[in-house]
Amino acid sequence: MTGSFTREHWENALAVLTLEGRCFIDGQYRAAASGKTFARTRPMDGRPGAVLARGDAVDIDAAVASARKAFQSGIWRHKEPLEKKRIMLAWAELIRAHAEELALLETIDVGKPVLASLNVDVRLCADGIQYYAEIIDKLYDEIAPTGPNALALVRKVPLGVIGAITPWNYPMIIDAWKLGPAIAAGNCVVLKPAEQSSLSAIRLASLAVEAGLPPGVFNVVTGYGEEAGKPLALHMDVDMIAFTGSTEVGKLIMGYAAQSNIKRVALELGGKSPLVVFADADLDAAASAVAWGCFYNSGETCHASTRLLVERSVQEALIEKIEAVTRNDITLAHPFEPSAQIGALIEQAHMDKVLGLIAEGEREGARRAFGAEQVLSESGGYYVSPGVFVDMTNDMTLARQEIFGPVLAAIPFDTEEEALRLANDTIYGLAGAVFTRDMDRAHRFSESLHAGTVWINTYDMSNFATPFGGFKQSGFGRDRSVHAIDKYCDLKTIWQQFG
Ligand code: TXE
Repeated sequence: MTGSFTREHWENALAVLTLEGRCFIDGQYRAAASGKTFARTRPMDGRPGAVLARGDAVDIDAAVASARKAFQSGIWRHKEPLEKKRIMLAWAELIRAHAEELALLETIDVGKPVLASLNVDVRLCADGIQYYAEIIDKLYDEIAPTGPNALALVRKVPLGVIGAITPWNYPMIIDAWKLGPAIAAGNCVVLKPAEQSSLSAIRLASLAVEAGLPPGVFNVVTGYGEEAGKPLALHMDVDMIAFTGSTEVGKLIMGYAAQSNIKRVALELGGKSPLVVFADADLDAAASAVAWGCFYNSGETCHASTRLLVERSVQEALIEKIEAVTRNDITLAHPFEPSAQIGALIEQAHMDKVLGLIAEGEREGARRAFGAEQVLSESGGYYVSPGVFVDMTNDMTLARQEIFGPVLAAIPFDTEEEALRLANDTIYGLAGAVFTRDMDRAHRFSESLHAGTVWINTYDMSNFATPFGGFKQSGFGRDRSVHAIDKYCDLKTIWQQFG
């Protein structure tokens, strides 16, 4: 969709948009019990954004109590599967019906191009809710093999109250990855969105109630990580935390679970994903995959292809092609411009961090091929151009740290063994890719790469049928696919003896 979506169209829509910043608890908007709020700055122009409820432990208690009450009452989990499915499908349709509004909310918060919000984020959010709605009346339990005088049922039962803590890079998509399977499985949820990007979550919750989801099944508490996220993760009446965010906070979440009630934990954390290009590869396809894989969403993507491992003989040719794709196709512009392919970074502090890492990389001797500079926009805001550093070694800062900005580290290699060693030489294991025309090598390499997803001759292809998540310090537990349902369920054995 681009059609009539001019910059003016979005400016006009923004002028009449209500930014609802209260929590959503027990089916209603609620200010924080303390009455406190906090204000956001819009990444696209540095102007004032939404004012949000500054939720804390008291609001978390209220939301968890509401979720627990809804769970215990059976108002959701004991509904006929077909009825639950209808409600979730209606929710997906309402998301689609409010696509423009949701896209605008997402862009105001995150600074990504509004057409990306519309055509990717909102669409995938609705598709995700629909995918799990459609599973609801197709889930079967099991009967275990026993002797003739017994019946052993193996039931899949919902866990109860799920705490979801989500980040700011793809708020609606990641919310749907948690909400879809958790709610489809019969649980009730308290979502703590990132403090940078809460608007779409609040609207998703009100649309859920409009679709018929009973009050209390899906609650949102806005606020900071330490003030609202921590009490949620420490809560004695929360059965599981589903978290996406930094590895650093993921470690804290595991600690909170251990300190409180041994709640279950699922973690989707950072990455430093390798994209390996052998000399026999289709270099045009590889260049396009590298550029889009690393620079889409301004590099604020956990599985971004931030480490390019390239066979030395083709490094120069490949970098030239990557530069051409970046300059010709990946337009950096104000997020309301129809031409924008990438927009602003999330906030000033994050831009400073990205620029700081670039400066550190240069001090260590990283050689800039192009880009990776702050771009001063006429509108203000936090913009950094996509850029590449070449002739790097894998021990340099830019090759090791998750930058979460549009910065690619290119590292040359000479043999397949060296490429594999470098690819796996990271604390992360979220994703990776290999480009070669030799299919034996492609599969040998894919098997040996320690990553939750490996692409061959492509990057970032996925659908809801494929699980997503990491190995090593990229976390554990999978979002997407039917397997995600298992995460939000426990197995219960019911043994009946006859005669
Ligand atoms: O993440 P945080 P930040 C990486 C990326 C980025 C860096 C920092 O490298 O530059 O992390 O981003 C909540 N108890 N990723 O600081 O802090 C917080 O409020 C409970 C990769 O934004 O991990 C938010 O809702 N919750 C990642 C969520 O955790 C706490 C996406 C994520 O915030 C908390 C985002 C606490 N003590 C960042 N502290 C990915 N995997 O895609 C914070 N939070």
